[in-house]
Amino acid sequence: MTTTPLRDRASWKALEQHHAEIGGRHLRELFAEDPGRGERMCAEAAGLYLDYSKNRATDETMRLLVELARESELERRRDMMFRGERVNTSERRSVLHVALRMPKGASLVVEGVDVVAEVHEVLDRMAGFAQRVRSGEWKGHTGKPIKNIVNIGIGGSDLGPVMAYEALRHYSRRDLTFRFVSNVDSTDIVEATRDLFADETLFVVSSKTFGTSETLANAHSARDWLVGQLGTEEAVARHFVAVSTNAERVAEFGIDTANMFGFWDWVGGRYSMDSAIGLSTMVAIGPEHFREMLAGFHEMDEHFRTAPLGENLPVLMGLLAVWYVNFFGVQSIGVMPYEQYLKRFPAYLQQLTMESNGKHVTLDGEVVDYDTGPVYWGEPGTNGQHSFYQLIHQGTRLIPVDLIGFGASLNPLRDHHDLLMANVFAQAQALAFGKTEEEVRAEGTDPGVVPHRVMRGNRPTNVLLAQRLTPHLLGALVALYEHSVFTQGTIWGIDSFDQWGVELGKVLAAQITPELESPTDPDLTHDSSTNTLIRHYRALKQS
Ligand code: G6Q
Repeated sequence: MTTTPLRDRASWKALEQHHAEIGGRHLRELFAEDPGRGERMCAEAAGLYLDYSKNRATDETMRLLVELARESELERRRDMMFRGERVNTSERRSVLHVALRMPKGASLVVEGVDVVAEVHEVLDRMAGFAQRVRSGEWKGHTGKPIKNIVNIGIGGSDLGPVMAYEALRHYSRRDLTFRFVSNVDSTDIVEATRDLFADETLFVVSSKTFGTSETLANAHSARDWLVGQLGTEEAVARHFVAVSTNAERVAEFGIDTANMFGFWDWVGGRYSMDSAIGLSTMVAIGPEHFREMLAGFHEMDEHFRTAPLGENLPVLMGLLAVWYVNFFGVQSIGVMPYEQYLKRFPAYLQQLTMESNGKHVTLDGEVVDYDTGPVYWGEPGTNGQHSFYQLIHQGTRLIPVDLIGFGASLNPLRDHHDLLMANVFAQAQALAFGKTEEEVRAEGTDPGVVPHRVMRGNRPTNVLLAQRLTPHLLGALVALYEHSVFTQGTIWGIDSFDQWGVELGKVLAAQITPELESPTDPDLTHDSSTNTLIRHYRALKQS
């Protein structure tokens, strides 16, 4: 890794200087001085067109940012990841989600094992199983075909599957019902199963470790529900399959490991939707569409691996995020898909971006002296325009926004799609250029109201356009953000692939659970707030 601390790098210092010069400039001026930037500041890959011209950046900014990427050894670290080196240093693991989508016949040997061959072995088994469920050949305990598939998992074992199912619903089997249970709140599983018949329901228990308490609690309750309806433990075998790396625990739970689909420790939870964790996705859309999705991921991987940095979509988006976070003090980035099927995409991205880059020490364990991962959030357009966009337009914070739109709807109706897309372009335009005081006055506005109607503009956007939402495109879109996250994490010198921050809460919850369950008053030794809250809860519980 690079030895020069981030803020001492020559390109960083040049960017500081450059920011002092152009940071205050308005997009109105940048466009007036350089009318060609809308045609020039764009890039395209794997079916995605990126317009980044409405960013508070010039060609010189982009040149310096690319220089920062070079000086931060982005290319070397990217190549290390693709070779299977252990770039997840704090967990001493390789990071090889890119191997999950390498084509059949390709080979990547890591520590003596051809991981691509292993990936395709699992994909073929998944395809065989998905076909059996889809064709009705896989029968439940009473001989009925499966009609309902319930994925039980949390975090990376839930957000990818649910997002992909919603995103690709158009391609899914409409005679099958898909549900996703993640929360340990019993309402989640109760509501997910209340209208289902157990003899036609299949549970896919998805857990890399098979040790996650929420998932195990839900899996046990699902088993109780099933056995309660079907009257025998023997029914479990035909109604439960597992996706995991831990065969021993799967067997302990009572799932036949012949019905287990594996993956590897080099697949991080939030990077696993295209591994066996995507089993529910494959049952929903079929193996062919699943393979198309993998091909989309792979096309973006190849673009990231080979395209020059200045034309590389994930690199450009990652660098622009760094530019705003570290030089403009930006705290959050919005991602607004103008596509109803992508309604869970922002939630998925929250985990991908924030669990990856929410770190405050470098790979060497030094506390950083600069900001790292921003908050990512969003909602589908146009809904957000009628709620929180006000703050983006006229609030006091700078929030760069990614707007995602498509050339065609999968459900065309009257002129809905043009109405939808007009809003994408209008929002980007309004955010960038706003409305000046003179313009507001010229409309004959009451002088007292003028300041309220002024839109200062200069709010940056990226606009991503694609032809239509296909499995291939979804794969490319997810890979785009994955590699943008990697680009940011590399500049910041952090480990984007561990998640130690989620551990402490889990440990404390395990300590507190017996104190809540104890029939007699427990001896509480926490801080006074936690002790009082526990006592209060115990009283509420009994009242
Ligand atoms: C993701 C995280 C985390 C993980 C869940 C579920 O990168 O590691 O969200 O996916 O905690 O873990 P299991 O799959 O092991 O149940």
